[in-house]
Amino acid sequence: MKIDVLALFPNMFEAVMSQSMMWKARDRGLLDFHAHDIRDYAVDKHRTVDDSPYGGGGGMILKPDVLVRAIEALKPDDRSPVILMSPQGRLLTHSVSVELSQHARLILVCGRYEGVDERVRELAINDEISIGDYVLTGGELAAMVLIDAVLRQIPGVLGAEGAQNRDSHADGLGGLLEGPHYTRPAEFRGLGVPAVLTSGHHAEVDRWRRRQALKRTWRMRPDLLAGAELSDDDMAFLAGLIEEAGD
Ligand code: 4FD
Repeated sequence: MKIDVLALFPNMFEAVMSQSMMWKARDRGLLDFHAHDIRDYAVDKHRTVDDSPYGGGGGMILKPDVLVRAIEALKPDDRSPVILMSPQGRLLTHSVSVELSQHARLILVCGRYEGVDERVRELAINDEISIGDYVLTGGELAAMVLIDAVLRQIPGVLGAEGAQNRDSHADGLGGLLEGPHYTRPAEFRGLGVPAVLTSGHHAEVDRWRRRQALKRTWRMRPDLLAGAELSDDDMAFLAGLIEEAGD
């Protein structure tokens, strides 16, 4: 996958893009990543990228000429997503990250200030994504979150681990959250490890994990249960939890 990012602070990507998963993806030829400086496409002697909004009010707006020139310089074909990272976008979910991972190329546009001139959306953007309902100072951090979520869906990026299908929000648990995990030592600051995990009974371990996942999802994110794949056993266990809580 080829990913081009347009940003006012392209250096922000350096630390994240040299982290293990990204480095492996690039090393294995699965990722071709470039961060470009929007300011390189400014034309005046001060290299101005922003201006005050028509109609007044506070803040600054990214100039449409600079941003559209920057996007066009990347020569997007009409099949690949040109995504604006913004709090007004559709929410990034597991299924959006799977969808984006199918493309050969992504262009991510990171705004700053109060936003971008609306004509940039009309002329040069074909998708808009938010990483959550909160405002950031710039789109760069949002773009890095998206890149991480998308890359780990590409076969070969995670390598032998192949853990992506058991994660919370992936299909391995049918849309449930992961339950608790433990590693050595067997006792830590007076806290032990559930006996079933050291019992060697694999079927019992699987059943316990499934029930912990159901319990945690019900407690922390009951909204996810509506979209989860639940067996009759799962439904009976949840009914028991709800009954318990009722008393
Ligand atoms: N929730 C997000 C993305 C960007 C951002 C910006 C328009 C503001 C939050 C375009 C308005 C970019 C998010 C920069 N804040 N701030 O994904």
